[in-house]
Amino acid sequence: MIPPPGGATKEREVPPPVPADEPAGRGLTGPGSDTRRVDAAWELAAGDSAGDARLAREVGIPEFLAGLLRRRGVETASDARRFLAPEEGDLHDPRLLAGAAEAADLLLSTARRGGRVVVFGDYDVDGVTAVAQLRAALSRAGADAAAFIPHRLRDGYGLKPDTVRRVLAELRPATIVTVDCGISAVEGVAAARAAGVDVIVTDHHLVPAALPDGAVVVNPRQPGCGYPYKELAATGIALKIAEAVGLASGRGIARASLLRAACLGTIADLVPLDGENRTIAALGLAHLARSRAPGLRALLAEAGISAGAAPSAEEVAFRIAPRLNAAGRIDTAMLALALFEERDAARAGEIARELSARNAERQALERAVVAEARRRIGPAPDDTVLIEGDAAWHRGVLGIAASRLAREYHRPVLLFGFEGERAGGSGRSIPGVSLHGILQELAGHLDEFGGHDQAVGGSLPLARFDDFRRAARELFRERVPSDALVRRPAAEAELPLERLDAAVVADLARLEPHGAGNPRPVFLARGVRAAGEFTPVGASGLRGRLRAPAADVRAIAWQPPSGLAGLAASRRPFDVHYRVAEDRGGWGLRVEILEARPAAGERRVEDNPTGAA
Ligand SMILES: [Mn+2]
Repeated sequence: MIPPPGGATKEREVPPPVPADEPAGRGLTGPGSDTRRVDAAWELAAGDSAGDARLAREVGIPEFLAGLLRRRGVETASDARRFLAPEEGDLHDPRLLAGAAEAADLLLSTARRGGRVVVFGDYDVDGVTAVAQLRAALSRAGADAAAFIPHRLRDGYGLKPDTVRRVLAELRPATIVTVDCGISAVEGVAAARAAGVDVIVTDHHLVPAALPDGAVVVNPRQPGCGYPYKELAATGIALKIAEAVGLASGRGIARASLLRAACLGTIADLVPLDGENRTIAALGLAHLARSRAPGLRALLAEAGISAGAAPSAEEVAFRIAPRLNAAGRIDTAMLALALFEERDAARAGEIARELSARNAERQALERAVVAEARRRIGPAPDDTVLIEGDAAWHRGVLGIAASRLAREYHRPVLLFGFEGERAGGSGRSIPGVSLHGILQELAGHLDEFGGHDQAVGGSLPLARFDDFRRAARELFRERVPSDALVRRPAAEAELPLERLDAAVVADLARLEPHGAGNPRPVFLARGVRAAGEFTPVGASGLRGRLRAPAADVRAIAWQPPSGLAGLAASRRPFDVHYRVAEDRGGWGLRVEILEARPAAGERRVEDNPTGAA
């Protein structure tokens, strides 16, 4: 048995005891008070079984798998091959990325002149892994390459003029190359250029109308860039620049090593895991099993991944990325970078343990922010956007707390920390609501503002906070259609429990790695029954067994739908939405219940307000 990791991770529960050992009637109270949900949509979207059959025949896979692929945008046999069996040949040529060759030439000419290159990054996993790759590639090519990652609390995000002046004074660069920032840094770039320093901006954030002047810009989203895939994370772009440097210098570093770093940043940054991102994630995860780098080995061990095993994308998202991110949330992300660069196993182990300690500290700070924000917002808010701020809130956890609250309340959330005269904050949105797009209309209120569709950061004078909040509430009420605030979880397909044999489970595993853009599929099973009682697990979960004709499977519900406990106790048939859970603990097949309702023939009219049959 692997020792439990430092952080609380929901996957690490103990194997379920025999139900009869549990005292009766405990914990049958349904969801915790922090769980808000609306009715699930029980009607399945009409499929196209002829299309599924055609793809299944062409690729030689079962029809249900073809249907799942087609719902993920895979239509042709060659797309299906790329999706099911990603290989290195699927990676695009780095020279297709506009500016990449020019950037590589500039970096190498700086190196030849004996000038120093500063890789200027960001404090999250995407930024740190991008710095690690580029610095390694530049060092291999013979450059004097230094790393600089802004301090989240002291410097703030990105290439600000003050931060640039600090870098110029402390590191004396000839060339600055940014990763994961810089695309809106008109003034920061100007400050560097005024000091005679060359600047390369590599970024994946949305491209503003005015690009920084006098910089080589690499961003697949910029107009005129013909790169075939637009959704790379910063770490994916860094992989491309690192390869371009290797091609131009004739001294590249192993692609496996680049992919290990890039897969972590790609999964952590929540970019869609489709196209080239899926290739990077799938290949990188496989290479992680064979890493010899002491830092990566120590980090994986600290996260509870067995030696020699490839972590899943979910393990990266829930156990590995939070540890790397914790460094920059609590203090400096240079600690996370040091882990990638450490060559001594004992020291790497110390850094990994320190990251776990910071992650535990992060969790405590986050819980405090979430609890206070929840208390102020109340159980059923009227506002379309939730905006709160506090002087006691730690800036480093606002984004992660906002993301938790956005999921919970199913509406966009902005949280601010007040410091002196300023309010600095982070926002997270829900699918279908472009937080970035709507807030852009309020750019006049904000001094700093940037991000993605779903995630933004910004700041404003504290004196204007109330005005901003009033204006934002009004604008969001106009812009966000009310049905966007209704959560209607839906299943992709019907899959009776008795179909869950080893072959089907193996087919489903071919859809991994799961993540943004490729969620673990949700299935509908009708007329299941509980075998015995459901008993509490974890903070508010329930577990038990589900029985259907010719099936008996272990089931767990981390956030039990209301009524599950009652349905289980009733011994009457019910329908469930479920996922096939990852089998990481060696417990075999388990399903995760997401929704439940009485089966057809068991429902009264009021049980079925959607009118679904
Ligand atoms: Mn990023």
